[in-house]
Amino acid sequence: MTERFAFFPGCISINLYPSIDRATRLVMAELDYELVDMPFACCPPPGVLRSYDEPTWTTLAARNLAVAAREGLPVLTICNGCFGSLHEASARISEDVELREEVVLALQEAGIEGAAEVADVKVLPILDLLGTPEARDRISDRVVHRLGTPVAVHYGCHYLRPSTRTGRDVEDPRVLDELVEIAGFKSVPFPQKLSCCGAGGGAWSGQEATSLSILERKLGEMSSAGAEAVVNVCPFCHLQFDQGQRRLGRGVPSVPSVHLSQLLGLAFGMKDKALGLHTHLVPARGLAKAARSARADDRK
Ligand code: 9S8
Ligand code: 9S8
Ligand code: COM
Repeated sequence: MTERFAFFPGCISINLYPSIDRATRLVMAELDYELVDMPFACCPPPGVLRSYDEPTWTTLAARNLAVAAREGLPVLTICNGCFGSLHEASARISEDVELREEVVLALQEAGIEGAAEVADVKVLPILDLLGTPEARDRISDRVVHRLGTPVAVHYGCHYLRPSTRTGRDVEDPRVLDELVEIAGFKSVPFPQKLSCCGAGGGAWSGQEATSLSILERKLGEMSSAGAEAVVNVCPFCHLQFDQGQRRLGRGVPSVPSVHLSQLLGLAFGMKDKALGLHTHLVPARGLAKAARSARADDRK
């Protein structure tokens, strides 16, 4: 039976990078996972709203969980920030009876259905779904082009940390590297692989100089390692890599950014334009070219 998920695209993919939203839908359909659209709102971001007002952050996140609870579906996120907020809020609500009562009451007063079930909703980031043995098999069955392009992988903070909550190996995570390799690309090592992209926690809009200096260092390392693109699982990291590169200006090594869905789409033989690679500020021309010539070879 096709597995179904309440799809949580997040604000950035919908409003700034529809390429990521579209690529995810194409790739998930190809892998036989059904994405159900639901009336979700902003998660809201864990490193921003939560720093100002934790009860409001929890309640707004719980409202999204209540929406998913109506269909009894697990929530699938494609952004680390969305995962961070929904997963953390769900865990807190489950653990803390008093908090749960407050949140449920606030939701019920606002007339939101599903409030009583918010503690039962499971939140799954795309990397955890695609990292399961079954999904890895499905991916490898559908790969038609092994392009071999060297890429840098970026996990992003909220996928990994806090490890007490996520339970992940934050010193040497492997899942994204492995998926990239299953899809026929090469993951190159670089020193700052596990550090922040520089955008999170409000730095993107509030601390531009710091944010860009972190980015510049990472881009330099990726480029020296021979990466032709950086693969992310977070549209906010993607925004930093893509728009941040433009903010940094000329003279910075060009390392185009792609979301994991887009990379998988190329390996599955989908057209680079259908995956929206040309719509990024720093278009992934090298990857698009390699994918096009693989498709042209198929037609010979
Ligand atoms: S929703 Fe509103 S701003 Fe965002 S994309 Fe990810 S974090 Fe959640
Ligand atoms: S944005 Fe996405 S997950 Fe975060 S906080 Fe640090 S890294 Fe980039
Ligand atoms: C980063 C989200 S994905 S936030 O800026 O830390 O809230």
